Amino acid sequence: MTITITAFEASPDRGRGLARDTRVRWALEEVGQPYEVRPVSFRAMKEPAHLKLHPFGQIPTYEEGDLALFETGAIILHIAQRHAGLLPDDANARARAITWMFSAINTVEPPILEFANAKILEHDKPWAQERLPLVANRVRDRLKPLSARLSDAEWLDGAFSAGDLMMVHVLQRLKSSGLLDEYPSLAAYVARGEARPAYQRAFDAQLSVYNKSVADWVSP
Ligand code: GTB
Repeated sequence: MTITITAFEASPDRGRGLARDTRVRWALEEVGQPYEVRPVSFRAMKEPAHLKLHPFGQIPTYEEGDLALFETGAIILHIAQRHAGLLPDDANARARAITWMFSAINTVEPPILEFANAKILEHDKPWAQERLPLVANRVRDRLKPLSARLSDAEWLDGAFSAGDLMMVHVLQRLKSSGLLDEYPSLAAYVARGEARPAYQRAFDAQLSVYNKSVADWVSP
């Protein structure tokens, strides 16, 4: 059955792979499932056809036959449970890998998003300069124990899993801030994730959507 995901028609990150379709593409590449992409504009995301797929009017969505999903946590868990390559066979190890997925999106990602919003959306507010260090410290409160747990291991719990995929993609959002480099083991962990051939294919595919949107814009 054909898998179709949605992605930004013109990602605001200019194809740096930070939009969340990249993590879904990466998961599909890891398990060797082909997929199609339907790029959507910001306006189309808020129209009824897309809202039927995603109640909050966001990307990515995932369609496979009569199944339609939103939320990258649910989408990647669905992919990982149906195809070999992202979750261990052993039941306990599998439960631990899923725990890391939840930990990435529930515990590590929220302060990172708060930090990104403080820098991008709130930088011109009178209180922004006072607030930013507080928000940065909330990110450090997550990075420090994560770095201690990872220590010099290659991945979070044995072999690479959906937990690592999610955690690496969440941490990538910090790359340009300098915060990640305060924790060399985490910076190296992200680099290891990015070096995976499946990640490279996912990255190149999302970049080509962005490059096409620029080309169409320059010469329609
Ligand atoms: N919890 C949802 C999930 O995990 O699927 C969150 C989905 C989400 O935030 N989608 C964003 C979206 O559709 C795109 S990925 N935003 C449009 C809207 O809400 O109207 C978030 C994102 C956007 C831009 C960058 N960037 O430019 O660096 C990075 C990440």
